[in-house]
Amino acid sequence: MKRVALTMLLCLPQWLAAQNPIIRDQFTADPTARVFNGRVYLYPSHDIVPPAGQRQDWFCMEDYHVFSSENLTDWTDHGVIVAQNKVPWVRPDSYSMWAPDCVYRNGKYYFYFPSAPKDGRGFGVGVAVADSPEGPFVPEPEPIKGISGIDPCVLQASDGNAYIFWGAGRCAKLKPNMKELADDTPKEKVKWGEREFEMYGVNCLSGLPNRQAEGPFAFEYNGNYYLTYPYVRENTEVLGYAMSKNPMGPYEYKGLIMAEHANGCWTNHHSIVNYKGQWYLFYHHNFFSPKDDKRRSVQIEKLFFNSDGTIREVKPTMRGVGVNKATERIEIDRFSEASADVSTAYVDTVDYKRGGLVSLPRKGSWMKYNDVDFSCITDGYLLVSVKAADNTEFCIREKSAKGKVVARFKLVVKPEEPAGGSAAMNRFRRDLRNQWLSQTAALDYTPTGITDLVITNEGDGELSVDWVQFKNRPKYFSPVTTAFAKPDKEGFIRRWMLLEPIDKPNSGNTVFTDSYLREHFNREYFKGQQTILPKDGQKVTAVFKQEQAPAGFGRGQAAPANPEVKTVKQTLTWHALDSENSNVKLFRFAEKWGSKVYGVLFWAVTVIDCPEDIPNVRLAVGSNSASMWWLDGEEVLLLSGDRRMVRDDCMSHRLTLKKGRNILRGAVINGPGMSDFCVRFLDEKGNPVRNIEIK
Ligand code: FUB
Repeated sequence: MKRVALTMLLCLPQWLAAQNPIIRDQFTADPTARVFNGRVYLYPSHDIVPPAGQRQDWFCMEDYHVFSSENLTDWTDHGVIVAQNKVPWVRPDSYSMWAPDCVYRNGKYYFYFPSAPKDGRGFGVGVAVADSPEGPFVPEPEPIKGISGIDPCVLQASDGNAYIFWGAGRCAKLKPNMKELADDTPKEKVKWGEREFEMYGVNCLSGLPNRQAEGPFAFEYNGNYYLTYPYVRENTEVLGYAMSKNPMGPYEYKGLIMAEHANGCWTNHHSIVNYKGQWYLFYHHNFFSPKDDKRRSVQIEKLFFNSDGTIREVKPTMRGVGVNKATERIEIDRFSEASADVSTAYVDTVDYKRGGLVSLPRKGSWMKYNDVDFSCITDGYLLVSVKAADNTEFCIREKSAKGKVVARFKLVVKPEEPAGGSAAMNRFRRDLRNQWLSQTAALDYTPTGITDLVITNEGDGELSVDWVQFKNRPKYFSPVTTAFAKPDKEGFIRRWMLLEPIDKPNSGNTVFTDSYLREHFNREYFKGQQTILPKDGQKVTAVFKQEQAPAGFGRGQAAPANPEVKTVKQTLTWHALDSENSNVKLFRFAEKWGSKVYGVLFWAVTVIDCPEDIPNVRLAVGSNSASMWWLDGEEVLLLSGDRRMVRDDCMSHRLTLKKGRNILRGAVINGPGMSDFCVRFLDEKGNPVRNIEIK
């Protein structure tokens, strides 16, 4: 048994399940889907590239595989069930194992298949029998007598009889043994050009649109019999259907189920099945072999009935059916709906299996991708692969082109004016339009549950998109849920009250001298700065005077001599958090809870509860950038200068952690870089102090 998993799909590691085509490691056509034992079983033809000596431009099939799925997304290939060289009556080098069917009756599975008989012309239809839908199937020694033709389909009607359809819509009752036509099967003389044949059964498509009809698929629903079939309306096949109150007709033509394939793929062939309350159309197309329409691939769409029992026309999509997780890389060109001006193309016109791209040519163009599951996104951002003209703006919205904005992208490239003036600039812009760029955006809004995504072109340029993918940011903090925490196994203190960052513009970290830090850390930014024991969610109002950075004040520039001073007021919240890491990532904290990440000042406080006095310990701190630390209001450590975070970078003098509560405070300042800290107490031997509780 072989699993058709994402990773082995025709060497397409990124190819997503729950999109069309559904089987990607081999060509499949003429899909008959049946529900057995709560799973969908798929019995398709198996197109192969013709071996040398075979006609290269014709169908070529030597065997059948059966596939099954519980969710229509993940398909299991159960391997070969019938092969041309294992069927006694089939010419073993005929490569003519065309469209099959399989039904269950009285404890057995009957697999019907057409092929070229050893001793005759044209096609016969054989039966192979199994105890399980996956086989092993044992072929009958002879084909069914009376059937000359292709594409068998068996309808088990509510009148208790089984009817076999084949070829251009012929139908006959089967005996209860499912292997022979009923004794009273009618016969008629049929002319084919100059020649006359005796045909068994009745022609259910007589008088209906039936040019080059084949592949009949019959089913019963709500007291109606449906005879659905491919035929040539103009130059290539459409799927049409007719309805009747009797399995053998007369049938009345009702219209199209699916129009011609837009790319000229000549055949289509299908089946219709209800699975878990939803109707589905299985059909084929030649997506993986666009220059050869005899190598096809099975696709699925949802199918709907009107209240009068007629069938709504189905549009082929590359989206197909099934749900995608938002964290999967979604090949967005396989959309479910789009504005009329949207087009698709192959990403690589040589290697088709690299998939497709979608182009949204102008402002107002949109495309929808349905059924994306966001339950996996907690703290997400969006990654897209785009080719876009300069000045492109586009959005991912929810549900419709006017829906809520999930993320917005602006692609504005401002290169230095290249030497060569505007001609060079035009070249630059053209090249830009031809480059795939990975762009990220924060989410304005995170949808919940399963929903539809819509990409809208909202700028001035053309836009092509290859894929989109939502990702969760790594988790840096979790909310405090327990009464106390222990230091981690290396003694690092991970539980902290952190105050949202105070605005403190600095052009670089080199200004962080001892005197600068003492002056700035000892300023009062908010009331109770050195005494407060805040609660989670508690707000403080920070009011302080601040030197204003002049316009254009940037990295590495010396601070101006007489800066303008203004009063700044900020309302900030304390957050009780457990850090996921031994180094507390303040930069990530600021990304999530701050209005700025650079040029800010953080306050941290935690309570260390000791079971007894612990003398002769040292506070060991590493921080990025400079920081200052106080134990019970006493300054114990200052880390100055432009520092990287290094464990135990600085040590305090000897301290005593007293029995009961000890309050440790810290302030960390950063310039234009990252910011974090790690803190622990070490005993005289340099071992981490762990017999404390952090509250
Ligand atoms: O796959 C070979 C033939 O092409 C089928 O039997 C027809 O229905 C058409 O799909």
